[in-house]
Amino acid sequence: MATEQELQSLFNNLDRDQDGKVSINELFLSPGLSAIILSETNTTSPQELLSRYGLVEDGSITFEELKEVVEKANNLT
Ligand SMILES: [Ca+2]
Repeated sequence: MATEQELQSLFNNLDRDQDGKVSINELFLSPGLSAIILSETNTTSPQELLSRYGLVEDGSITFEELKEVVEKANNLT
């Protein structure tokens, strides 16, 4: 379970180039942080996270999208 603030701070740490999107490469660069995201979204790999939620086209996820996904997984407190 995470709060929106915790998610935001996780997201900012993952977004290394600070373009407002977390790409699949950025997920792979921070396995520890990715593991938290994956557990909050009930997925097991960055590929699954992106494919399950139809985000494969641009290969990245915005904070709004991430928040939606975590809400769908019922993990946002
Ligand atoms: Ca980025």
